[in-house]
Amino acid sequence: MFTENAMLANGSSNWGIVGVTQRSDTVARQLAPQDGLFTVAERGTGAGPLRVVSSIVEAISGKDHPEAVVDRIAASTTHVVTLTITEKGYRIDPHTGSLNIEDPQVRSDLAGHPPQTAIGQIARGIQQRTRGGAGPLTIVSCDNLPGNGELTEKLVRAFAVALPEDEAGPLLAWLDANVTFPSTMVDRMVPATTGDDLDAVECELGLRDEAAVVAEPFMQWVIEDNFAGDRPAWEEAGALFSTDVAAWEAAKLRLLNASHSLLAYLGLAIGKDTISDTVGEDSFRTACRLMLAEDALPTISLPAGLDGETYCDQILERFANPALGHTTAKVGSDGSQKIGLRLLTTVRANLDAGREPRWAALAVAAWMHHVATTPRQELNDPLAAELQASLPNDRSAAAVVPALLSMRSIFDDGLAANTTFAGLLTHWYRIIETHGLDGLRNEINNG
Ligand code: CS2
Repeated sequence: MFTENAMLANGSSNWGIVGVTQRSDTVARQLAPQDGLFTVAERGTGAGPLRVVSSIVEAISGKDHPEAVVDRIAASTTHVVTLTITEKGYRIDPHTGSLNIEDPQVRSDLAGHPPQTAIGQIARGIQQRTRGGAGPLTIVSCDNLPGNGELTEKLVRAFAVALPEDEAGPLLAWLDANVTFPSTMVDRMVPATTGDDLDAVECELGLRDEAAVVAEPFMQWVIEDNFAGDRPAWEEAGALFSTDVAAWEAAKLRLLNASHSLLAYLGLAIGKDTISDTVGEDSFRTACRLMLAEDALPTISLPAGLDGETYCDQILERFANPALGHTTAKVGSDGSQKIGLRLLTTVRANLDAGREPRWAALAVAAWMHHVATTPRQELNDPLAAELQASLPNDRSAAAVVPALLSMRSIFDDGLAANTTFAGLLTHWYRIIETHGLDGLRNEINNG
């Protein structure tokens, strides 16, 4: 939308997007027969009319056509590669924070097979660029990760370093001279499209669009102005170019995403399907407010131009959007990849300052409860097997909390050994487990 809006704003038509799917080819299969056209249906107060977006000119299944992806990245007509692949798509080794070169797909990509991972595809595409004389390239991560540009650069470089020397050298030199990795922060809630959404869009549009997406009216993109070459005039579409993306990203992760996760796990604990229903429970809204005000806001520096209280009010209002149907299951998925960045950062900052992170600990305890009570096959998390294996047969707070705290891929030594944190987790876990909603209401309302 930003790319099309930028072209509409300045009357240009010289940009087009090649969309690439990763693990599932569904969206490529939906878009291809529609020439890449898709509808964005905004839902909720302030929703605009249906919009058919035409900025995607080609859709490729990366799993089935990795060479085509590499070719597109290498093409001299390509100036920018954006990535939205979720936390787990980066293949980060949780112990080192760098590329997991033991990951079987990363290994296969390094061995020279058609690359399956996003980092492998980017590295191989750039490698091909070095030979073809194509110009500079900018890689733009759009995922919810702090310093997503620096991180992506680190991973691409780690991939390059792990190649045989005669390949590594030229690739690293080309990266130095021709490639930049600006950080960005993207914010828009986009739930998974349901069959009912497609039917509703069909009624409104008069056409069946298999690739329609629903979204809240709000959208925001903050970008670091560090481009190696050409780019669409996204600022004309409302994107904010900033030198302070890190602060925007920290605010988003530790305020918005953190309270999204808190709500998701509280909702899942008491059988609520959607975020809007969950935030409709007064005590849960209160828990969010307390986490934001007492745990999160005091431990971050806000970017200039962002008022903390207004932002927090706004996100709670966005969560309450009843037309969005954002599910607790979707927001609660991949918890092992999310809680560290959204919640444990805040937990650590409070403990370091000698304060108790009561409300952030409630979110982590509710996640633990979700992990411990979700049937084996239903836990939607890349570390599901590892998490399940660490669980004791005894599912009481006293047994589950230390078992999950011992997972070094999630909790570092300091957090795992912190008795204040363990105490808070055990306290909240016990309340959820033995007293459910009534217990939570009592405890939250009593502050
Ligand atoms: C959500 C995010 O699924 C999740 O974990 O918290 O996808 C959230 O909707 C977006 O970051 C909003 O910009």
